[in-house]
Amino acid sequence: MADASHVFEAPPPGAGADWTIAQDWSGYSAQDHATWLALYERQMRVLEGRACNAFFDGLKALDLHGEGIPDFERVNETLQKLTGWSIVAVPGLVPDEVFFDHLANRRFCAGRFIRRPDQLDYLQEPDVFHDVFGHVPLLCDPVFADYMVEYGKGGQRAKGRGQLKNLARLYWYTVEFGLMQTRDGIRIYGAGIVSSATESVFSLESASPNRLGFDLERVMRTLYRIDDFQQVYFVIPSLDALLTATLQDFAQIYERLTLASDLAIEAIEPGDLVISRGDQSHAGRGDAAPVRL
Ligand code: HBI
Ligand code: FE
Repeated sequence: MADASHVFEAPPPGAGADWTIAQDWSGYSAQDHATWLALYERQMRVLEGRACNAFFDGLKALDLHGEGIPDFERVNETLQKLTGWSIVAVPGLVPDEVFFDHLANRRFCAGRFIRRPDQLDYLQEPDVFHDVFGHVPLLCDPVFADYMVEYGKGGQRAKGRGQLKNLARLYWYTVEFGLMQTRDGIRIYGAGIVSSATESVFSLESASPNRLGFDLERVMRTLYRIDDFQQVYFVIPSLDALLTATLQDFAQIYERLTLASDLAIEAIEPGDLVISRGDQSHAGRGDAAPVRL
């Protein structure tokens, strides 16, 4: 998740030129591991019937439960065999070009710290639970794994054109807050949702947000907010469709985007496929359905 205010200017002491640091797994306290396990167990109760199969398949393949906070080295052995990806530890948000370079080379940047016990429900900076539980299971899926590589390569190009804000929206509405159409109904694949007990319920069941069919260019015009539940979710038909959409030449899209206006979060446009239209008079965090845990 991006929040520019936490971006360091240069690699902090102890970090390499690529901004990576050692995870220092033996440095976690018993409380840190207990926090991971509490979050893990809560999410497993919430996500049943809500997260997509690819997420559960990845979770099963990686075993992110037994040892508390997972040891990246152990996880990487499996992840590398499956899709060539690995997790690298970073001290916090890293600059965009560093982040993209890692993605393009199949390395996912993960925070190594874990939230405090009084922050179980909400924090803006990505911690190890969000980054590893939220993001890494999908990286076991070959199609999603390729999508993330394409995103990284695209990031490098978008930065060069000064159109990173458009591409960041694609990340936001897919990798972080994406929903997917499946035979069993709409399911979650976005990491910002699967790592949040309350938004997992809200994203699928609340009457307040709009749920719209995914359209690449439309998404890249849509503003987003980082401080509340989303008021619009974009629903992809499949992971294959998402990857295919990013394999086209973005040059023409960027040309059109320079002329197109940004779209408000709650906007519904003439070409939109409206899956459900939200009643936005109830917008906001207060609308969260109570989550019984
Ligand atoms: N750094 N650690 C970390 N995690 C991110 O998700 C991240 C980042 N730096 C930049 C960034 N994301 C953005 O460029 C993307 O969200 C678009
Ligand atoms: Fe994230």
